[in-house]
Amino acid sequence: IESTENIDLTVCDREPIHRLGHIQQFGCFIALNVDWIVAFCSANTQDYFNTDPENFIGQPVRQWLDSQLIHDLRSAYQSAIITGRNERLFNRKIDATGQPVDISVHFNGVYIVVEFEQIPASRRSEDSFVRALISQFYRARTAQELLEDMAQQLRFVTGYDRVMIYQLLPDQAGEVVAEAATSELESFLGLRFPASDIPKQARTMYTKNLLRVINDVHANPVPILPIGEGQSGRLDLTYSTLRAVSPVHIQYLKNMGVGASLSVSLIVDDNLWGLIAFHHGSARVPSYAMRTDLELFAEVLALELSARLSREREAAAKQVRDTHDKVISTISRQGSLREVLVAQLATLKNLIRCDGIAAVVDGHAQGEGPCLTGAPLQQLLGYLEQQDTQQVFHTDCLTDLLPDYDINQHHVAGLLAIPLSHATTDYLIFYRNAQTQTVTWAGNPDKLLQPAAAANHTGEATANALMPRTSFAAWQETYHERAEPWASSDLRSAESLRVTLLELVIHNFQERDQFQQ
Ligand code: BLA
Repeated sequence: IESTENIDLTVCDREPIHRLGHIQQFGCFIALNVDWIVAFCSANTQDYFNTDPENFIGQPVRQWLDSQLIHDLRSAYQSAIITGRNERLFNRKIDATGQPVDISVHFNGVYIVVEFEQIPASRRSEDSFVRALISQFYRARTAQELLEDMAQQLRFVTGYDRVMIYQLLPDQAGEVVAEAATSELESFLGLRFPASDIPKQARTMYTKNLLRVINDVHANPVPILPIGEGQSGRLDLTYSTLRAVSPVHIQYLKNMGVGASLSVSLIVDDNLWGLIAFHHGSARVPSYAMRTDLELFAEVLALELSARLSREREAAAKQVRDTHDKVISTISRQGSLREVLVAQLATLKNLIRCDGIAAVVDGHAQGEGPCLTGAPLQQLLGYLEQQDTQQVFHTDCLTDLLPDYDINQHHVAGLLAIPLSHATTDYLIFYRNAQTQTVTWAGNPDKLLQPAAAANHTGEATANALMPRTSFAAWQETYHERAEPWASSDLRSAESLRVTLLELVIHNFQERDQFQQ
């Protein structure tokens, strides 16, 4: 695996990917000022309007379009201002050339942007797949099953080689949680990638414009004219359907052996929950109508996902309450605090997702699964002694607390400690192993993809790093000492468990006090 040390990942976050001044070559771009005079156009107007850009810019666009289309474009533009999105006109014709096109219209804050895509003569009319797919939702019992089913179905209806559901985690790293792919491809299922693989400004853009297609990583992007100081490079292309993609990301795809990609945002509760990501070995661009369907489908899927996730959260919360009840009902009949907790460890372990659990009473631990013992445990207790005993303590990086701690020897990387009394000697502790232990490459680890020669201005080191294997290695580098972060639902469960256990402890001591008197 190539070295990933000398990449400045903050550079990625600063690239102005919405102002690259280029489009992809599968369409024609024009930006009109409010008089419907052409202010900017892509260099390929000849193909669509039979006119060179120099004779196009500065002219009223109605010279090339019939009055009905102009009328429809105006009303599409009016709606686009209200919806803040692209409005679409399918199966239209450019009057001047007879060219059949699909058209997208939006307002970018300064200009009216109209984008044209040729309709190939060979294209058959497609039936919408949206209804058929939605009608399959009921088959899936869980959110996870839903995503797996839909990845399969989407591959079937779109014909891409690989379809992945890529979920963004709380720290913006991502995981491939479902996948459907041709059998020749190495699986990416279960793999995690660092946040920097989809830089921040890209994630922000993906919450506004929900779909992007990269039709051919080997095609040259088409410049938008005029080029020059303060010219097309200043155009905001956030909502453009043809926007040329960052050369850094193109290199990433090339290194992966991907010829074309498409991704659609899954927005849950106003946040970018993840992407449906499509890969194809060769150039590919689905029709604008199909992309429109995919966008709609992704919105419906996100709603279904949201509903299911919240139901599953509720069910998990109920399980926590039931476990509480179970613990309470059995606990009072038993002896010392240590005995009580130890007898319940297996049940308690189900409350919060963890690898190990331990009851520490008077500084002595008894546990199940991977737990700290010996010197690291004593160091941890020394640390916890200085913390607030009224609060649950948690960390996903134990080496931050204990500088001498050797992760390679003990594996435990994160913990959540519930203080059981005001004494600083009694805790219930949940442990998590380092994340990289639970995530490994599928397939043959020796079958490294060869990095392509650095073919752009970003430099060789970056090009080498830009592929899933090195990217995954970079993620491992960062995460080999980190556990999966404790989710807010984990912390809520822990807090209610703390209150329950505290009551029991007080109760227990009172009873014992009475007994002793
Ligand atoms: C965009 N990066 C993306 C996108 C994906 C990924 C899905 C959305 C664009 C698309 O649909 O292709 C990441 N793709 C992945 C991952 C897998 C995958 C993780 O298939 C795993 C299987 N990328 C880097 C680094 C930089 C970078 C280091 O790895 C920055 C220097 C940049 N990625 C980058 C940029 C975009 C991007 C700039 C935005 C592309 C655009 O929309 O213009």
